[in-house]
Amino acid sequence: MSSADKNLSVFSTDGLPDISQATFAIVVAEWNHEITEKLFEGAHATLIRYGAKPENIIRANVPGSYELSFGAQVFARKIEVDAVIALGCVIQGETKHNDYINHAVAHGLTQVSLTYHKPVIFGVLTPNSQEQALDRAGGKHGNKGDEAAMTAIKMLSLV
Ligand code: DLZ
Repeated sequence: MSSADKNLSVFSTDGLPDISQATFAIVVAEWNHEITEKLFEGAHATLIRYGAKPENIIRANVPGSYELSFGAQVFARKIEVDAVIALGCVIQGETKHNDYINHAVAHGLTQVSLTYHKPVIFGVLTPNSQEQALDRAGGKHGNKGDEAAMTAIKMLSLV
């Protein structure tokens, strides 16, 4: 089993849909970019690995995780986009700022998904430290970007 497969071992990969014609948008927050780049790399590699074409994967950056909902909306409303993956990393700080961002983006992404009737995947890490973030961005707990991409692929079998 490759390390990418191990990362995805929480999922059954039976009966995955054909994604060779599907278009994905990946929206990436620039805050904590050393983490979110790794999430992007994982998500992109997983989509390719399961059959997506590179030219059908659109990437857009937004400044921070709070902006992910708007970024997701920009793509979800496009007819040619089948699924949106939102990637960010909000590290717990000394203030409650992180809670407000996390709740806002979770709520915002849900709203976009239900409004546009498309999978919009919450690929936002909410760790207590940079170390915990690295563990989940290609470290000992796998790469949550891989999982976000697999979630998008699985959700496409419903629509
Ligand atoms: C302001 C802020 C803070 C304190 N922390 C983070 C973070 O850990 N991760 C993240 O993605 N963004 C953070 N931001 C920026 C907000 O998401 C947003 O970009 C600004 O509040 C402007 O709307």
